[in-house]
Amino acid sequence: MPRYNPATIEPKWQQYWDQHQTFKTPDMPVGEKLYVLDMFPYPSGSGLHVGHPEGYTATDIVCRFERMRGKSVLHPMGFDAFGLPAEEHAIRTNKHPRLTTEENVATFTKQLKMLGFSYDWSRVLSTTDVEYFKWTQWIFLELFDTWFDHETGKGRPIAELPIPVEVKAEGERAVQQYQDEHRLAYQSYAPVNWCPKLGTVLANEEVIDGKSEVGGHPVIRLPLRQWMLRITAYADRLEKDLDQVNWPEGIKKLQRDWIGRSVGAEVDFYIGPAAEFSNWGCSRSKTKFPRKPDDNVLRIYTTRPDTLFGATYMVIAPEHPFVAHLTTPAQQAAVTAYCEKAASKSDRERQEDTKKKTGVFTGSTAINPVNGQPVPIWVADYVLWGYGTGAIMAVPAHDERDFEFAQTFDLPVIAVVDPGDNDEVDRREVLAGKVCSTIDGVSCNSGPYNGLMTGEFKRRITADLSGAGLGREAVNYKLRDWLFSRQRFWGEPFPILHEVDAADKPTGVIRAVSQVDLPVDLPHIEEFKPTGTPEPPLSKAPISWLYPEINGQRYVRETNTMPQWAGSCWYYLRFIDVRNGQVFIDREKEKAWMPVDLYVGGAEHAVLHLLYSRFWHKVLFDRGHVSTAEPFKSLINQGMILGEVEFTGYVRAGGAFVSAAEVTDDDEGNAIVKVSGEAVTPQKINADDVEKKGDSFVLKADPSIRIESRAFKMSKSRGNVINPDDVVKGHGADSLRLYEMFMGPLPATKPWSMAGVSGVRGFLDRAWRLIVEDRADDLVLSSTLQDVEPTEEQARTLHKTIKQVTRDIDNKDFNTAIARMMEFTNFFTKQTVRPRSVMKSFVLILSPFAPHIAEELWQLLGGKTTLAYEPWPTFDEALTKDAEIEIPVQILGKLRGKVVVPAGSDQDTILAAAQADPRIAELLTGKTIVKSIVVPGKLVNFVVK
Ligand code: ANZ
Repeated sequence: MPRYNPATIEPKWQQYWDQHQTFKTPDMPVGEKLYVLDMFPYPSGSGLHVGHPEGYTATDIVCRFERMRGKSVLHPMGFDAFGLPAEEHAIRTNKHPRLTTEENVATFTKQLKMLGFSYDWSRVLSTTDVEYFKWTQWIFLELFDTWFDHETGKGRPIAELPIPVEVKAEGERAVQQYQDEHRLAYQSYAPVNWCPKLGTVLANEEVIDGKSEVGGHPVIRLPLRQWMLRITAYADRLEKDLDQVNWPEGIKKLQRDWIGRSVGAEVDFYIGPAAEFSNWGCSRSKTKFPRKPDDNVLRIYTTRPDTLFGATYMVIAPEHPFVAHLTTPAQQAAVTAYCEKAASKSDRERQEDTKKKTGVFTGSTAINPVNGQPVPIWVADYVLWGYGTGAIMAVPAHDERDFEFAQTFDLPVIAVVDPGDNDEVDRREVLAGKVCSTIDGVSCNSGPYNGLMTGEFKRRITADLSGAGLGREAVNYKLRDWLFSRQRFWGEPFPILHEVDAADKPTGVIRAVSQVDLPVDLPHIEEFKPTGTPEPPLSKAPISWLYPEINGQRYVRETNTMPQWAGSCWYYLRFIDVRNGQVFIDREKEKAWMPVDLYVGGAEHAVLHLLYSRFWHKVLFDRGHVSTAEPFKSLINQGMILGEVEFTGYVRAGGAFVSAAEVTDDDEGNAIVKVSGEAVTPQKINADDVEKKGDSFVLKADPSIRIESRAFKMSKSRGNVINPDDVVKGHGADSLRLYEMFMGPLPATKPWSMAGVSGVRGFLDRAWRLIVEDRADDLVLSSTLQDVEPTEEQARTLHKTIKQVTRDIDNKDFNTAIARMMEFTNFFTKQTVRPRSVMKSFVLILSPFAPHIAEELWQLLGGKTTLAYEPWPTFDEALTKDAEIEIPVQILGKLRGKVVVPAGSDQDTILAAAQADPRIAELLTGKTIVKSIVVPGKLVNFVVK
């Protein structure tokens, strides 16, 4: 019994914390605040996996540590519970998604509590709680009520949108429509990726080779009415404000690339007979750019206006509205067929570099504004309608895609940038139009602009075009507006009503549900199945829900639902004021707790979730609801945990092993012996039959045979999934927590190892035995424990450990902190007298990592209540340095003596001490010192002749 037994200790302390509400956070911080947030989980049916506790343990250590340092810590947990799997489950089992979700939430809660995380459970929320999504709907209405003022760069109430006089003159309906077109939440009829089998639209990222990423079902392109959020209006701020946050550079770069800011120029090409062009050009010089492009102008976007003289053809996207009138009768059939085919492809497929370029000539030409040359206009799907102006000038000499296209269709290539002599491309080949060069250089074949450097040319020509009314500088973003509606049941209903006429047909007029009528709850429906058509399941809701009447006017509710991203956009705000029924968050509380000081979660959310929530936050900021421009001050992405390392050996036909070093893959990926080409078969090897030799693994039975080792992503199909419940059952939650942190640096990808778990369990057993009598029948303190002052060596060990663990937690180097505590334990295991005060300090620094065992030991050492708010042990700097150390002295690599020097001595001091040592001095007499090597703290070596 007195042996360390997590199975009894852990539930005992979990119950204690629960009963005493140990981690309940006050409404307002008392003293310095710290808000530490985990990315809340999706409560899936399969329960927690070992990836969850990785980040959660890391944040829990920080929270427990900072509470002991006196900070007021907010550390909440909740559930991102809307989404497809619960609904799919409902379809299969006919069980309401709410029931499934509640069951899963209960399982997750139990599992999280079993791991001893110090969450304030009184703040728990689920995005599916009606009282939560009421406010998600309210925020949507704020977006609906906001337009983006490009002058001030801010979102403002729609009532403040200036209405042009001509619109006003058309009446109220026109004004309303004008407003609707400017809202941050608006409807669009864009072509979307529609998956009939899943019954929903999919984002571009969710479509691979024309099939849904989930399930591999066919996806078609359909124009559908969708809700969109105008995130593009915030592109600039979303990019710039990344400078304000303390995030890993890698994630900032991912976000910047996703936003994809590009600076270039828009240029107008005249479409029509060349003879009319000179007139057009002259008359335009007085026209201010931008004028509304009319049918005579094809406007393009380019990042390389310096290559205008090399434009040998133009391309418009298949969706470009000019396709019809640019296509000549002779080309009609070919163009129509081409455009129809392009319509079925997603943007991603169209841009794939590996695909051969396709296209078709329209039969028309445009006039290049810089030299009056006619340029043929093609339709090709590598140009996207949604980017820039949907039309380009093609410069095959300096753009890879254009070059490929020109090769395919035998179009001229004119070099206009001389790359000079360089390592990347052959200059002569470039100038001869034989290869494409994208590097900067000096302009040529460019008339009056010859001889300019690329950057200077860009500036000059942009200014000249602008002066002539033919172009202007333009900025574009890769970021697209956010497609915000799904044709599914299990999501937040939109708080939007569509006015209908007497025949229940929508009139096109929409209105927001008034705030007093929020939440719009999900209606009861019998059938969750997607309809197979783009009609959402909610269109089959009871009439009473579907058709509300306000002041005698009949409406139909919006039947799309919000995507799963919605709920996770703002949950960090609600945690601060989780039960407020009046507002989504109290202003004072928001000011007191925001921003989130540390946010930890998976790298899979590095782009979309973080971008979406930053966007919502900025809108709330502009509308005066929150006080900070950015929500998450610092961020860490935990690394992925892979399955146990697997070993593979290679066997010849006769059954003999071949060393992995001699094996390679043939063209088809089959294993063969490098020298002979003989086929060999990979065979899984048991970990017990393998041992480590240097950096590689070999067969125990024959160490000359090298074995391959590899860790794979955990997956059901590989059978390498580790269930945290099993680990807790076998070794306890404290061991699981410790192991997850001991595996390696938090952001690193790491393979699981059960042997590693046993290893940290061994450490906890030893830590226990430092304090508890091992073989007694009762829990009694070890007889080595005494109320004495520590010896100097003991004090130094303690103070060094405190210093290092403190610093390591501050730096989030949890693995090294654990290693320090292991060293401490090893040292004190050998001590026959252990001062009680030292053991108490040790228990305190162990507690953030392994809180259950620490609480138990604390109690045994006389603690009356939880140690959660005990002051963090301090250290004496002087004691953290070794007073004196012994340094071995070598002559020609042979140990000849030892000198004692003050710890931390520099090279010169150590060298002087070594030379002054009588024995060494004697051995050096008569010799010439060729070189003296000093490794401070470690050794001195004299190379002599
Ligand atoms: C002429 C040119 C010459 C271009 C050259 C590049 C190199 P970013 O913004 O960096 O991605 N482009 C413009 N609109 C496009 C669209 N809708 N679909 C596909 N391609 C489009 O790149 C902008 C460049 O991508 C533009 O500059 C244009 O090609 C092409 F030596 O214009 B460039």
